[in-house]
Amino acid sequence: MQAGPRTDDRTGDSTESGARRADGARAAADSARAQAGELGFDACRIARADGDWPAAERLLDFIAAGRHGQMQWMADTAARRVRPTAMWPDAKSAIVLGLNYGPDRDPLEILSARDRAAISVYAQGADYHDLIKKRLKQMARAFAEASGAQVKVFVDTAPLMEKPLAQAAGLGWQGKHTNLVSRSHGSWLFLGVILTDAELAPDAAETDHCGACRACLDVCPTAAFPAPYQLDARRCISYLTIEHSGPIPREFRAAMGNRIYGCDDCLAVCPWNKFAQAGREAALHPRPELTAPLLAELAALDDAEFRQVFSGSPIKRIGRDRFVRNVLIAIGNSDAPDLAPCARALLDDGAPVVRGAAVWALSRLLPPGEFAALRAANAAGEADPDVRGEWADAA
Ligand code: B12
Ligand code: SF4
Ligand code: SF4
Repeated sequence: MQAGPRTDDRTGDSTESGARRADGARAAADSARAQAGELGFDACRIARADGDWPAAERLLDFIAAGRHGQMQWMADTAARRVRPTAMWPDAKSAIVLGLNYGPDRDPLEILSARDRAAISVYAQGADYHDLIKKRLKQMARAFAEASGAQVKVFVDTAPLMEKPLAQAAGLGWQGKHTNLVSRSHGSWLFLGVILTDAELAPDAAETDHCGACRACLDVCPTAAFPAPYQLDARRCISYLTIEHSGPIPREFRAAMGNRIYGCDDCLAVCPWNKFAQAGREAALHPRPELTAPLLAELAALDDAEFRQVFSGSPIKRIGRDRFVRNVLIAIGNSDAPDLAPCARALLDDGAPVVRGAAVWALSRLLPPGEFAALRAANAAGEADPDVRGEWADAA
């Protein structure tokens, strides 16, 4: 009789190798946690990637209601984004990392300096995507080598819902403003994820500690929360200043104040920030020239200067025209007639979105007679329909 492997032998082998792999994965997870600390992460916890997932239905409702606005990539990738295993069917566990970027001052103070720009805390330093991705890759490589498991890394841009995974791992809970709130770090954690096909022991999920508080809902300048725990991105200043192309809808312009890139209001008022510490990561510390830049200087940037100033910054990605559009809205909100010449100089800018915002800013800063004279001199020669609309609406 040919001595082929007996079924029970094979089972024995695979059980043994399965056990070896599980031991390897456990040891690799422990060393990932240790490495996370060495790499400067402030939190590292594990969740099942294939567990219960109420977020799927909520994402689909969000998209069906059109709350993603122009972020068409959310709808286009919904089938994969909807749950981690839809994107990677073999995913079993998620190692979720948090990096504290807590500010060392009140981020809302700048809102009263109307001739200066408010840039959200996350964008005042280096681009967190680059920094976190590099470290995730380093961790993932070591984990894969030690465990023999497959890995994939994520920070922000891939079709993976990071906040519900972070809550499942116990890094914090999704507060009423929809962001993750941590009992140790408040609102100020960037998230990154390593998905793996290894079975790792999950940590306990975090529960909701918002209670009766509604500070974040009440502070929102544009009433972007249709209900607690739900955001209509189309109304959110972060979306309007970063993701939305074309003219900013008129109804939100005054409420934007001097916020020219992102918004921190709902994050900053959260009472759980009382436990937060300033971030330790030097690269994410604010560049001094971005904490309170003068609107007049930002409005004057041409394309080359914009690229140079924002090299290595997340702001670079929106491009000069959208950026100057935002600056002009802030100029229109400045109550500072001495900024009118900055807007006037942009009336013949090459980008219609800039010209249109310049018209709006001037309509707010100039005396009616002076604005009417400017319109008489410029409106008829305007070729772009949106900009012609701005002249007409300002009338
Ligand atoms: C799209 C996006 C945006 C959009 C939409 C934001 C949003 N809340 O959906 C815009 C451009 C507005 C945005 C803004 C900001 N973003 Co953003 N964004 C994302 C991105 C790419 C996807 C988020 C997503 O899936 N949204 C879809 C909605 C449906 O999902 P959700 O927010 O999880 O919604 C949940 C709740 O609505 C809840 N829910 C719905 N109904 C109900 C009902 C009940 C009863 C309950 C309990 C819950 C509930 O369930 C949903 C599913 O979990 C993530 C990165 C990623 N890949 O995950 C970063 C991310 C969320 N952004 C981040 C940051 C930092 C910001 C800003 C603070 C930046 C700034 N300063 O301007 C603001 C915050 C604005 C805000 N209040 O949310 C961080 C948040 C980190 C953290 N600690 O939470 C992330 C995780 C990026 C990262 N890797 O660090 N962002
Ligand atoms: S980021 Fe600003 S505009 Fe957006 S929801 Fe929060 S407070 Fe409202
Ligand atoms: S401000 Fe209040 S309601 Fe909003 S996330 Fe923080 S604790 Fe929750």
